[in-house]
Amino acid sequence: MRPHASKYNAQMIGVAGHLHDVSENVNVYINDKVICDSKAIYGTSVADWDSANSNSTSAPPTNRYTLSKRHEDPMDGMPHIVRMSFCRNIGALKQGETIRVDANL
Ligand SMILES: [Cu+2]
Repeated sequence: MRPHASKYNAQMIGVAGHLHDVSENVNVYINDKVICDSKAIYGTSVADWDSANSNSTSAPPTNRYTLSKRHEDPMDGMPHIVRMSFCRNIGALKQGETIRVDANL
């Protein structure tokens, strides 16, 4: 992704990536410095998915569903992403600073 210059002075409260199976992580950068390494967490069952998403401290409630929404069938015995790790309280993003993301597949 091309760097995007922030139009605002802001506080970044939380960041997490969104990946599909076989992916490893999403890095989020401010001015080319990694400020969040959001990792894909894999499981092999509905129970893994439920336990990975039952912890209310893993992400703010309003984001839990969309960040962890199940895309693949967890019943086929193969590992699937059940959650993305979440970065909190990142701090200031100043107007003009650039933000970008990349991913490792
Ligand atoms: Cu998706």
